[in-house]
Amino acid sequence: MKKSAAREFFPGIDKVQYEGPKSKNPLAFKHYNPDELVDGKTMKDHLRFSVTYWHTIRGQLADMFGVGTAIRPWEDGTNSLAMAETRARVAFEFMEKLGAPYYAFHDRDVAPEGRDLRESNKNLDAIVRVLKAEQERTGIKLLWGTACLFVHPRYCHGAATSCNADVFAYAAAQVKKAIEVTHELGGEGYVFWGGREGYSTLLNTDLKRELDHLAAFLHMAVDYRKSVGFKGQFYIEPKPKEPTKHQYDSDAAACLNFLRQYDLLKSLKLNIETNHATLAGHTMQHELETAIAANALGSIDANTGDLLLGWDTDQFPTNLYLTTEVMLSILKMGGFATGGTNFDAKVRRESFEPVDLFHAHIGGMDTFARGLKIASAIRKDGRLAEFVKCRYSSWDSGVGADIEKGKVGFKELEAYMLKQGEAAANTSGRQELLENLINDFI
Ligand code: XLS
Ligand code: NI
Ligand code: NI
Repeated sequence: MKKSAAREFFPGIDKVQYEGPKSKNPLAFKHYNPDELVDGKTMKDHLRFSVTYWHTIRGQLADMFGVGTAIRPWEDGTNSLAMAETRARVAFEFMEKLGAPYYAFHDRDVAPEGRDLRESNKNLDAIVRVLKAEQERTGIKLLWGTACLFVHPRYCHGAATSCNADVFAYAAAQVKKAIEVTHELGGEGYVFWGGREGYSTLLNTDLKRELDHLAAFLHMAVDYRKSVGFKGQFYIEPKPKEPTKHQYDSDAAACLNFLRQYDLLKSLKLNIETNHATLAGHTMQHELETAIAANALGSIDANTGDLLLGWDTDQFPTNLYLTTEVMLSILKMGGFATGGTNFDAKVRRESFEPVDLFHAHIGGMDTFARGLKIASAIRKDGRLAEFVKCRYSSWDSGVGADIEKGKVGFKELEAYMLKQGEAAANTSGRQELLENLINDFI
């Protein structure tokens, strides 16, 4: 592949700087100050921001009623290998100017699908060489890789859960390659999102058989990853519906149950996405806390949905209550290990200029930076945690401690209550007081 001339794709936009909350510059950070310490760790290391290739670089801003509106002057109207190389340069210029330390991609986002698997793999290898050179030039790293198992018509019935065994085999080959290139690029993780692993009607579906196949597929992936020495974390990303009516990875609890049932819980953690939580009828905080309770929270796809729209709108997060709640959970967990804050988000169809990509990411990063600072202040203040601790204090001694230690059963508890006659009085849950407390920090 020929060396590209040093072409600039975002002329007039300099490296985004931290200018502080008083700045009126739309292309500056007001709150995200990468090197600033929060609880002894830089904001950069706390948040580990990641740009998604599929939205930011490949998103055309089409919807089901209209074609793409995105103006991307570097696009030549083809999906050639040369175009793919140009896009890689675009991606890295964007991330460098933004100051994003990580990115994430699907195999087919970065390189075009070929006429057959062999050609697709060759295309991927060619672009991986470019990505690797760009990573080395900039120091930007791969948060996670994944395989696109949902765009091509072969995957219309699913991939690992397809009724067609050949499609399972094709998907296995594709994931094998995607793990290899993720490994080659030093990726810190690999995501499985069940793009079409679900059903549209149970009339034609053997649910048990499909779940068995999905588990077999993941076990093969775990075995393969060990055989090539890929140390990155595997994640599964819950989503209840879209494109199918029901996705098997419907929410955090369903994923945990599936992983446990098929003995995969030690090999995969969860990648939780805000908009998917909304679609599942949960809050992001619910999904995070459910994953954390099972010691299985790995990473987050940072976005937000529209509560009035029933699909995955993938908007950039701008709500301080949301990011505060997220960061309270992440800090409580002790921070990200391999995971990060991946902007699985796209600009609106009406925001079609390249500069809108900067506004969107800057806003998301600032909102998370504020969430981090607010969450850290709430923790330092201590009243919220203290309240929760006190709320459960009846479990710290007496009968509560005996129950937790497994020292008593129904017989002993009956004897205890016959003696007491009535349970000790309840105390108020103080929801409104706590809501006011959070507001004091925001
Ligand atoms: C789609 C998912 C997808 C995954 C990666 O809704 O969020 O983008 O994050 O396959
Ligand atoms: Ni996602
Ligand atoms: Ni999504």
